[in-house]
Amino acid sequence: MALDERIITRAIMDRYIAKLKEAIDLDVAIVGAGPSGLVAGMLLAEAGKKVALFERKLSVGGGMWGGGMLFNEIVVQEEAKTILDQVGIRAQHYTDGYYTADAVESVSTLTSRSVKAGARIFNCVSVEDVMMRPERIMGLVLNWSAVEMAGLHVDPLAVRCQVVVDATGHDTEVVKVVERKVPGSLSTPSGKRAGERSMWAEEAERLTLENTCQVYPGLYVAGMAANATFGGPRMGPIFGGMLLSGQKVARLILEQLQS
Ligand code: 48F
Repeated sequence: MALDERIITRAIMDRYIAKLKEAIDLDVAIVGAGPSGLVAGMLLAEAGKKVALFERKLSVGGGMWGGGMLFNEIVVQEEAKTILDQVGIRAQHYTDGYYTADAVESVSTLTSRSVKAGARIFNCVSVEDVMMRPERIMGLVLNWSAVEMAGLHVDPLAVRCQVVVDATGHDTEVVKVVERKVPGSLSTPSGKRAGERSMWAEEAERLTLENTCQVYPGLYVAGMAANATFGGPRMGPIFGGMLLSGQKVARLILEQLQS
């Protein structure tokens, strides 16, 4: 067939704009497409919710591609192995309840499952702010990551949603915005973001689940962002807590949306 560059250009623009328009009004907006965000997005989409993930980087997967120190294998403990099984990620038993999985298979499978379940993923898009109506978050303010990186003075666009998930990992970027704009308002003991503590895998994995919650009306935290918000330690390259946190936040949000 003869190829026409104008058709190729129009096809990309039309399809992308349609996808973005569909995301202007969401049930759930997830910031960050690392492991916790991807699991949450997949489960919420599977439950029929209109969900989008906004990811600053070109590639999704966050800190999971590199395993530990670029050795691209991840470790998952017994409690989270069922999630690998359900999703179709092949786990290998290592010893006493420790399993490993290929990091690339893990990210690509979770990503594929999320998109096929109906979650829309917008990569290269950064969340720079939230929309608030008195005392409730009800949307996100977005810009191209390229605009952010170049430091250009360009106004953003916005999408509305019922619920936001901060799954931005160590940076807790959405939580930081709320802390700046409504000081002392978070549901942490001090009302402030506590910051993460040093590495302690066992405690961190337990607390990641415990800290996965609604931290401000309309805003949930998941994954490492949950621990960095509540002062839990970091866990290093064990990923079960991330997967379980994504699962928990999806359950909490479904309960809220159905009530
Ligand atoms: O850091 P990340 O993988 O988050 P996670 O799901 O998993 C943490 C683990 O990877 C690992 C760990 C334990 O195993 O400690 O670090 O908690 O993924 C967070 C994603 O959020 C994106 C960022 O590029 C990354 O891919 N992100 C961060 N800030 C923004 C953002 C923002 N403002 N807008 C859009 N995306």
